Amino acid sequence: MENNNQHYDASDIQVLEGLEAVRKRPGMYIGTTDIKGLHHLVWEIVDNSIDEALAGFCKNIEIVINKDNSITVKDDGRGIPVGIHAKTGISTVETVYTVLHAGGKFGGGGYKVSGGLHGVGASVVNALSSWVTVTVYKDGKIHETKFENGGKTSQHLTIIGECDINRTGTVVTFKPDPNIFDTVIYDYETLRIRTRELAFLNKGLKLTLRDDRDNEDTVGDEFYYEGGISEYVKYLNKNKTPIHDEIIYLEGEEEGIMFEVAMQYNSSYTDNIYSFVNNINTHDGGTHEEGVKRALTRLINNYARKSNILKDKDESLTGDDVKEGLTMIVSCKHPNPQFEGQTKGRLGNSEVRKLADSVFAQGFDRFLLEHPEEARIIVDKAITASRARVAAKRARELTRRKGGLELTNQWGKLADCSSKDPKESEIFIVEGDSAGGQAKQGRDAKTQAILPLRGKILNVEKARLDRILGNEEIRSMITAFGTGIGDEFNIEKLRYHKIIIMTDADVDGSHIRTLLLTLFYRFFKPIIENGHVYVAQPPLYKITHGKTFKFVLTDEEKDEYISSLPTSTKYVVNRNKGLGEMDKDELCDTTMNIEHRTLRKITIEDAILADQVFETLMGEEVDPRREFIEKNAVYAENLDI
Ligand code: 1YM
Repeated sequence: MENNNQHYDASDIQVLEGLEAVRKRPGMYIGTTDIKGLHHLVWEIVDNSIDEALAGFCKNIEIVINKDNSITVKDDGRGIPVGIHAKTGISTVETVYTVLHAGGKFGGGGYKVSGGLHGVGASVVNALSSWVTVTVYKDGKIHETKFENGGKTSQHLTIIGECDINRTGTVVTFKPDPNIFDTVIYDYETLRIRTRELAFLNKGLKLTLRDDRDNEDTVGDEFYYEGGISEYVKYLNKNKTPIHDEIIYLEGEEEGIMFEVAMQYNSSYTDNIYSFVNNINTHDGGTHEEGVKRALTRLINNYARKSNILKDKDESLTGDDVKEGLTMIVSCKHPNPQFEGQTKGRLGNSEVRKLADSVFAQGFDRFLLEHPEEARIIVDKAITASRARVAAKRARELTRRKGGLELTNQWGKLADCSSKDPKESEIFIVEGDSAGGQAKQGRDAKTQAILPLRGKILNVEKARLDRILGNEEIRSMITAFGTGIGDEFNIEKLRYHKIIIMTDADVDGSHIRTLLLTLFYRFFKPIIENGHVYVAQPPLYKITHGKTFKFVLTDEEKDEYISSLPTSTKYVVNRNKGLGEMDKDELCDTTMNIEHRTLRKITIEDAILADQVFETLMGEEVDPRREFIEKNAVYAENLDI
């Protein structure tokens, strides 16, 4: 290669020092070096293509996982500028890929959006890659530059060929450095979900994703949504029953800040409200979400009063009432967003609250006036929610007075542990009285509490809080956990730091597990978010060999054990279907004993995804549920949510 960089001058050294800093403390730039950080690299590059799309120059973005787990991102924008950069004296492309840009701090402010700080993450990706190739199609020529070993230039920008004068764009291929990352194997599903989300959030932009690892002829996935976030709402509601046809969509712009919202009510009792700033999910909301919610509550109250649906002067609908059954996406594109909070998941810019309120108020007011029938349906839903809220409060006060929600001695189903220290205490929620009885006998009574569940618990997806509080099985759990529920929920009061679901390894068991997870997801979300919920893993097989036997958890362990037996041996393998097939000592040794057991921690990686699964399995629509079960029938016994 004639363009090899043979010697370094002062500015090269500075550049290398910058990239070296990224390699020394990658966490500062991409958060983590686990599988999450690995995927983060893709979005750093894709972001540059998206910025080019937001600037109005790019229509198509292609992402490919190559055979060697390198990633190619290709766009049809203008192509990164190829001229010499005044400050660095090298081409702009190389500058973008080697100079650590100010404001590139992970999670910090300074996120770029059209015309802002372009290319911030490109040098970070370069620093953390074994090699990178950048190809630019521009001015009828094909330009290429290459880097290796964490960003060292191996080929300066070179013209490698000619192309049609009308063809422009950028193609970047990078291979994450295995010395930096715990794993360098990409997960297609992870990339697919975010790619789809980016397509929803950027209407009119086509994104395609392909996996070439097994087979280069794969078709991949193509995401293109003309309707943008309106189609996102439609998608989120697809397994639900909308109560009005039209998806309400409103947008507005002021001083370079773009704001849009799409919404539709469904017949369920929970809300799905997701907000984004510059395509990043703001988990903890912020001013954009607040502005919309404030306006929504005000407008529905006004409408209900004016049209005499709400007559009592003292009665008014709360924010919770008007969001019951609401699916909503709020999206803001901001040149200078301020992210707040511990996880930087909240938008702080106060000017956005006003913009969101006024855009929403104007548009929604008009919608209500022009659609009296739908307006009536929406207001009625909020009023019903309001009455249920009052009824639930009354029911709660009543049960509290009766002692139903306080832990009392007369309430004998729970075999509590003697320790009062939540950190060492765990509660097993056990399917069935017989397994419950065995678990009670064999447990470590100091730290392990047992709560047997008699039958199936109520499907909370189909019930409001007042009915949920009327269900005995659920009440016993609330009482045992100690946290309270709804407005009163307080994680500080959790009495056990491990809540362990222990069910049979059959379809009923997995159904009960799903019901419990739905309950926790809907009403005790923080206990999942804080990592307190686990699923016990009873052994799958019992292998009897002469007078000895062994329990094993997986097929691999089974095979391994069998191959360890003398070849002439006769052995019997039994599939363990229920907890009841083991005696109390076996159950406790294999599944409960801290030394021998395996627990699977339940996490909510992606609330949207989890909700989809719950909805599909639990919602009112039968067809999607059947479809899901048919598709996943083979996995049904080991449903992993
Ligand atoms: C596959 C990755 O990086 N596309 C891309 C990047 C840029 C441009 C176009 C671009 C920006 C501008 C002008 C501008 C970038 N340019 C820069 C910088 N795809 C990918 N497509 N012309 C082209 O912002 O004015 C950084 S990124 F700094 F050189 F302008």
